[in-house]
Amino acid sequence: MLKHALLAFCLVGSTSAMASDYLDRPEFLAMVNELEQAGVYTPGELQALFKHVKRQDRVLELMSRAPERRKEWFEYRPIFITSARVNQGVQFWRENANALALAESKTGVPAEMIVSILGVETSYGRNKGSFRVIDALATLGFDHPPRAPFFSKELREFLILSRENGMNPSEIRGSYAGAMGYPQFMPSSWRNLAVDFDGDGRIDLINNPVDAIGSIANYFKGNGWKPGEGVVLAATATGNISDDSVSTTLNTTTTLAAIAQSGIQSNHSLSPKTPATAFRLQGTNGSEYWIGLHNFYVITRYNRSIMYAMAVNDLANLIKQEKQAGDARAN
Ligand SMILES: [Ca+2]
Repeated sequence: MLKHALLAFCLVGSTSAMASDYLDRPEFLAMVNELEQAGVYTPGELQALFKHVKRQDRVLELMSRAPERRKEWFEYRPIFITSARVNQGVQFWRENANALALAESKTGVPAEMIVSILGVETSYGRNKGSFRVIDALATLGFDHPPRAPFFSKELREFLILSRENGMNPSEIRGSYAGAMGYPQFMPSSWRNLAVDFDGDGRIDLINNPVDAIGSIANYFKGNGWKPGEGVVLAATATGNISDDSVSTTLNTTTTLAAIAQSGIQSNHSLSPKTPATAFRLQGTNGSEYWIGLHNFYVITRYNRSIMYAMAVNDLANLIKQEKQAGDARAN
């Protein structure tokens, strides 16, 4: 009996070790090959590294319930728009005023937009995520078939980034999706669009808010931010608006003229040909109509969600107002 129990224990033990171990997986072996061919890692280095990589069921659980997909706007907004987040945003702005002003002058991305992204993503660096990035990306890249191509590519990018940037890939922590540092950049975004904004010779988004500021501005610029243009227009609906007239996608596939024709009106002085998208949200007082412009679309390149972009824009405006009020009181 004892013997059987021990045997059962050993079997369970070895099964779970196998399940959490990627060393024999064909996907892992393909990656090892690729990174060896590219001259980035030797197979021995990757095997040593992945000996300690574990599948994280919590990551799979979190991936299957992102808040944007479940909540309505009246529930989503208060998660991100709080007086603490506004006040901390003003404080962050004051502490990093020079870097923010420089980023704005170089890219045309408003300081409040950069601050707001940092607020929504990590509460200005207070919550950068506690998952080992290598575990999170391996779990999603190897054990989450719907998004495996995306995350296995990000895993490769993460390994290359670690090597390029002299970081230990076993130590870096981030979100359950492998987003890192103050701005929660994915590895490919870090490699493509992050910048060394304080000029110390390395890009550090984990501990350096100045590099994070410059990198967010550069990310927005790289995704086509148009300086001086608006983000959204508040709108009102006349008559019954058919579901076809409101979008659930993020692209500005229609024009202000076509939107007005469908009964969604807004006060503005923009050209009727301006590319735009209309959408409906469930606010505290029922349906709200909004018109997203090109820069709204650019914000969604950070996170592909209408409510995310709305929250970022609202928080940016509130932080700016609060900062201006503070400046006025000080004078
Ligand atoms: Ca730097």
